[in-house]
Amino acid sequence: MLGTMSEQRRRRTGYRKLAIAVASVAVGLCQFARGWVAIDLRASSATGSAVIVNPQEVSGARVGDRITVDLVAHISDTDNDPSNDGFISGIGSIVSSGDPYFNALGTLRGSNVSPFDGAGSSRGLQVDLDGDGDLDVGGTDPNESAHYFAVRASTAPQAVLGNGLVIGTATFDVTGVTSAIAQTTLRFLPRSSGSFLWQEQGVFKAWPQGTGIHAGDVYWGQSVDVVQVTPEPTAVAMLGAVATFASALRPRRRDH
Ligand SMILES: [Ca+2]
Ligand SMILES: [Ca+2]
Repeated sequence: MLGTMSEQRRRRTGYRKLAIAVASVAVGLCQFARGWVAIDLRASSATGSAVIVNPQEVSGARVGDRITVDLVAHISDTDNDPSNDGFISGIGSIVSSGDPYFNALGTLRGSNVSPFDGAGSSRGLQVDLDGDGDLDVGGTDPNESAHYFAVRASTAPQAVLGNGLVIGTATFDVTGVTSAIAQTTLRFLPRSSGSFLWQEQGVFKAWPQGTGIHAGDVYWGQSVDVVQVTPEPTAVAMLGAVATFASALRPRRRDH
């Protein structure tokens, strides 16, 4: 039922007021929502005896195994619409860190991937950033940008649209352990001075804030735990003995 002319006019006025109120709230949110980007590490493949339990955990790694991880840019996406989000550039270090007494050591190496391999991208230097004797990727002097792992979209200053974008990869070659059971955590650490540039809800965001660009926040994302178990020689002998014993008990197939 449409109602009288005056009723319709009253209803339209009400709708307009409601629309203005909604728009005001939306504008308010746009002004104050900083938005964020987090760089996750996710295990994508493993060689040898290493097994990917889930993207955040690899178990059974031995010396000589290689674990490959993706660096994934995850954006806040406050409107639940990934088509208006995107990534442009970021910089930081990739480190493996563990308890000195239960540490799984390994060599990290970064790689740039298309389309985040534009001018200014860098695979970073291989240096021991945490002093545990193995090689990480990145730098300690924020002024030496070339030392860090850096990505920049080949479409910059336009963002590569999408959320959960793979912006780089890294490999971790297991080289040793400090204990029979050892573990290390691989993670991306944003450079302390920035700089990151991305798009969220169609708006450019930067950390630290750029001229004429909205400020956003950058977080460590999810890490990857690599667990290594090296059986002690006595344990290996025990396992062998158990296997022999089990084999002796196994029913034999009778040959015809
Ligand atoms: Ca969005
Ligand atoms: Ca190290």
